[in-house]
Amino acid sequence: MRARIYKSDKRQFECKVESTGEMVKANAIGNLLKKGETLVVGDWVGLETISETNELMITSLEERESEIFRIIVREQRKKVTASNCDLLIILTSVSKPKFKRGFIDRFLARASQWGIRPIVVFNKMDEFDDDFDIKFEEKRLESLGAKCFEISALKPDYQPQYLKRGYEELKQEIHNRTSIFLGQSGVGKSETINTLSNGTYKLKTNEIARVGKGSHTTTWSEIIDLDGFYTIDSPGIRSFSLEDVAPDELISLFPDLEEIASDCKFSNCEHQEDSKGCVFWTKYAPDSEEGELVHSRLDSYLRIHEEVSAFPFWQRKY
Ligand SMILES: Nc1nc2c(ncn2[C@@H]2O[C@H](COP(=O)(O)OP(=O)(O)O)[C@@H](O)[C@H]2O)c(=O)[nH]1
Ligand SMILES: [Mg+2]
Ligand SMILES: [Zn+2]
Repeated sequence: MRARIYKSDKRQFECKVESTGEMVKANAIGNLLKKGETLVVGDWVGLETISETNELMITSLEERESEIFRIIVREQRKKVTASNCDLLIILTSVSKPKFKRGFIDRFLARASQWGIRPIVVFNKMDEFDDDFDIKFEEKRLESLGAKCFEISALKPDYQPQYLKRGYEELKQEIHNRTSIFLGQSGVGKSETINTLSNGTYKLKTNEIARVGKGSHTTTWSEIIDLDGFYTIDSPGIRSFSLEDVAPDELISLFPDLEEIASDCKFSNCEHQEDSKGCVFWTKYAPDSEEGELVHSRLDSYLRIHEEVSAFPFWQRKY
C-alpha cells in the first residue's frame, strides 16, 4: 500500500497510509537507496507486511519530485532532508522587521536550487505605512515567477481596497499542497501557520530561532497536517546562509541573470560596474525600466557572491 513518510528516526519511519489516513511505523528494507543515502520526510513509499514476522516494511520508494538539500562540500554530495515539497513560501514583514529584498533573493536562490516553486507573502499589512514600493517589489517578483500575496496573519479579515491577492487566495494556493515557510525571525511564520490552520495548530509566537547560533538544535524533520494543507518542519532548512554553494555555481541559482550573463563577452567576467564592456552595464541601463529590475537582482547576486567567496572552502560547514 502507498504511504508517505511523516517522521524519521534512524531506520524507523512513521508513515501515513494514503487510503486510510492511519499512521504506522515501519522499517525499510536494506537496499532501497545507495550507500550513505536515506529515506526522508515527504517520500512516497510502498509498504508490505512481511508474512513470517507480520511486520510492516517499506519495500519501494517513488521517484522524488523535488528534494530539499544542502551540499556537503568536502564530500561533494547532497544531503537530502526532505522531499516532495510543492511550495516554498517566503514570508516577509512590511513593518517590523523591515522588508529586506536581499533576504527574498536568497530564498529564491534556494527555491531554484531545490526545484520548488516559490511564492512571496507580505505579512503585517495592517501595519504597512508605504515606506517601500510594494507594487514595484511585486512586479519584480512576479516577473521572476513568484506569485505575491498580501496578508495580515493577526487580522485575516483585514482587506483594504488596495490589497491585491489576500488571505483567502493564499489559503486556496496552499490547499492540499505541501509547503515550507521560510523567513527571517519575527516576520510572523508561527502566527501565519496558526491562523491558516484555523486553530487546529498552535505554535508559540515570538520564539527566538535557535538555528545556527551554536546552540542545540533538533535533527529530525516532520510533516505537519494542518487544516487542508501540509507543512514540512525541518531545522536544517531555515538557515539563510548559502555557504554550501560554490561561488562559480551561484549564478545558476539566478536563472534570469544566468541567461543574460551567457551573452557577456568576457568568459571570466565578475559583472562589476567597472568591468568595462560587461553585458549588464552596456545592454541594461540601470535607470531604464528593464535595467532597474536586472540591476536589483545583480545587486543581490554580487553581494551574496562576495559573501560566499569570502568563505574559505575548508571552513565550509556543509
Ligand atoms: N501587527 C501584526 N503583527 C503580527 C502579524 N503577524 C505576526 N505578528 C506578530 O509578530 C510577532 C512575531 O510573529 P511570529 O509568528 O512569532 O514570527 P516568526 O518568528 O516568523 O515565527 C508576534 O508578536 C506576532 O503576533 C500581523 O499580521 N500583524
Ligand atoms: Mg516562529
Ligand atoms: Zn559581465
